[in-house]
Amino acid sequence: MKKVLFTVALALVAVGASAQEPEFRMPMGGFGGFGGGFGGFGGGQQVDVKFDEYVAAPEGFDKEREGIDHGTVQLIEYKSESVGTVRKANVYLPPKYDPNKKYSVLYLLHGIGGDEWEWMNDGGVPNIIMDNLYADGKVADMIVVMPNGRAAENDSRAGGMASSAAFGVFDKDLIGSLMPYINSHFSTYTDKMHTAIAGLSMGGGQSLNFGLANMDKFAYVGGFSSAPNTQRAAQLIPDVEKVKQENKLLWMVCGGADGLIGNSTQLKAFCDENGIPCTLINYPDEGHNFTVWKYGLYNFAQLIFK
Ligand code: FER
Repeated sequence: MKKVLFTVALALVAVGASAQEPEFRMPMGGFGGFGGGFGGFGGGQQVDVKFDEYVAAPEGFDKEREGIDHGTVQLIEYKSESVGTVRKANVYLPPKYDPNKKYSVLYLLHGIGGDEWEWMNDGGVPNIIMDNLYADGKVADMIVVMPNGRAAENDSRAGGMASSAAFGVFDKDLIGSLMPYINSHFSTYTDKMHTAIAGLSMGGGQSLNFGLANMDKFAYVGGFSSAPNTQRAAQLIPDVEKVKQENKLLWMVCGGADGLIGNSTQLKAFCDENGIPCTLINYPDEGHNFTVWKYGLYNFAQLIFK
């Protein structure tokens, strides 16, 4: 039954009727069910690509460690010009955050069933992953901003597929209101070389779409298990030379058993054909879940701002 409902919802999205359709409730906490069952669906034609090497994250990378310094997470509120409401985001400040220093900023986006709490509350443990990376000296100084990527008056996570359109216009809120808020309330570098965007599923699609369309704002772009909102490669990259020059990192991961993998392989194939540096790691046997997304954050965070 779940599968039937889901397929209907996908079809509605495909004909562009999403904004008008009755609410479709997503199961909380991700879609373990994608694994295999939706082979190729939503991701377009499956494309064969050469995946980059999978290297397992070390044991304990996502476990709270004693005897190290911990960062803090605070919920901020900002006025959104494009939505016309006050919106929320969680901000991770690293251990010993010091307003006299300057920090890079990673915008970390959620999926269709989530909101500004998804990474924190649904098993992403971004604060723990980042604390451990800091303790080991593996990351540059950065703060991590986890917004609500559903740019609509009602930005509740219950919106499901019907909120696809709101995900599509989040760039206006992000660039127009959230980034200025973050840069004026925290001690940040504001240039593209110190700003990254990454996300899971719908947030992965948003990161690829918005990151590559705004290379003057984001030099580092990450898509974890990117959803069908991911634009096709030729649309994402209308100017091959420009991406080669202006993008510093285009990095993706997806579960090998995630039926959405085609969204990532189509981009990887285009990049390979056109000589654009691009990573796509196939996480062995995993579906659409936080095992893959935690791995994504762990690796992506180490590659940015360096
Ligand atoms: C779809 C399948 C999955 C889709 C979105 C998703 C917009 C998103 C999944 C997620 O964010 O976890 O067809 O269409």
